[in-house]
Amino acid sequence: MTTAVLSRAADLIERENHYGAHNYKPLDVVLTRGEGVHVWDVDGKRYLDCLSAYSAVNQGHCHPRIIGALTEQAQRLTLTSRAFRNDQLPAFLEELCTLTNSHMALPMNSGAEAVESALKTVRKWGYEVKGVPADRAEIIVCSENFHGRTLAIVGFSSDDQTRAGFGPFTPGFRMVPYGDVAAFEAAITPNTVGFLVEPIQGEAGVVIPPAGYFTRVRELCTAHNVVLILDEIQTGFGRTGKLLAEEHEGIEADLTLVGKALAGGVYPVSAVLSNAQVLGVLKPGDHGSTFGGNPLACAVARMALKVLVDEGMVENSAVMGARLKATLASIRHPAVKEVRGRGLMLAVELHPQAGGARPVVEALAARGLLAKDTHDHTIRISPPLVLTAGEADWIAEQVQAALPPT
Ligand code: IF1
Repeated sequence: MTTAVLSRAADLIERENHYGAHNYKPLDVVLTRGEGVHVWDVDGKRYLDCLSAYSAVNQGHCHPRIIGALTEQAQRLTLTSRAFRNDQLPAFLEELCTLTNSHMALPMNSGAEAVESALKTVRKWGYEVKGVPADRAEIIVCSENFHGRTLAIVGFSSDDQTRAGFGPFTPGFRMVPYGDVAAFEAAITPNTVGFLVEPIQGEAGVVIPPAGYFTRVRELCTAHNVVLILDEIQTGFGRTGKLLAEEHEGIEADLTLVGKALAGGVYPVSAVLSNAQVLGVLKPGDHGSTFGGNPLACAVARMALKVLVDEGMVENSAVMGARLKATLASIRHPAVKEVRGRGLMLAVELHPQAGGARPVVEALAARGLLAKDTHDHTIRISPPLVLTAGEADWIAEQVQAALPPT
């Protein structure tokens, strides 16, 4: 019996490796079902998911109300294209803008598409509103950024593997160190149209900028008429213990990019949110997407936002995040260098001599906890926001137990 089920996982892995492009190196866990904070593999083993599909599944796996909205809408109308109107889009836009205090929103699908849409929009705004000479617009980005995988986006990555082999790249970007106000100020020119930045750098290993950084960035953007574009694709919708991470900084972006948890990980939905009418420069025909704003996406996203608010998930993220962070920080172990993060966007960084994060992540998987290593020595912990206190304490116990013996 055991061998039969084990070989099912092995068979699935082999077929994926045979027929699929090898652009990932996943843990060899083959998942088949999810509910709340838990997922199950094909052998019936249960795991607590501490990745949440990179913070897309904030509302928990297969939330019954979101799945209800999906199945109900799927039986009525799925796709119209934007050549015609549909009855879900207006409610989605209104609810999203009201919740996030935005003037207008542009619906897209993936996070990278939201980023690309914002880059196009600020360039056009630069030419039409700011008066930048044709084809001279500059956008400032940060080193160690992660904004997606399209050609324009990987072109301004500081990660060698992300760029290698994919050139030539789109011009018009300047890079400054993250968290460095003076470097940002020095990079601004009369042709600067936008500053694209993450409130907390996720892929870089959950990096929080120095206190006051974003206050100064906001002031400089206003003073120099530069559009502040916050990428909240990973930090948005409660991940950091606030609806949007910008609230920790007491600032408002001009353009906010959201995706992932916008539709609870059930359907790919992203959006560009505008607080300063920058989106107003887009005219019919300037931009679009076959699937962007489709009724199925809108129905799913509406319910994903509703359950996030109705069920107090943002507050729970703050409370459980503080509890889990404190418990993790109380672990006395020579391998642990630092515990950091906000809300349920947490990371445990190991000392370089501890043997790396991957063995710890593998030991955690064996103990029934799925997490992701990043930058060799850091373990990211970002469970769904429906986590209970008992589960938070259990996570910390597993991390402690999985650390390398000394
Ligand atoms: C992969 C990381 C997370 C993002 C921010 C835009 C996007 C992402 C801040 C693009 C996407 C993902 C994609 C995933 C790995 C991943 C990731 F490790 F690379 F950094 F989440 F932490 N802005 N992040 O984090 O959104 O187009 O993917 O919908 O495998 O590439 P997308």
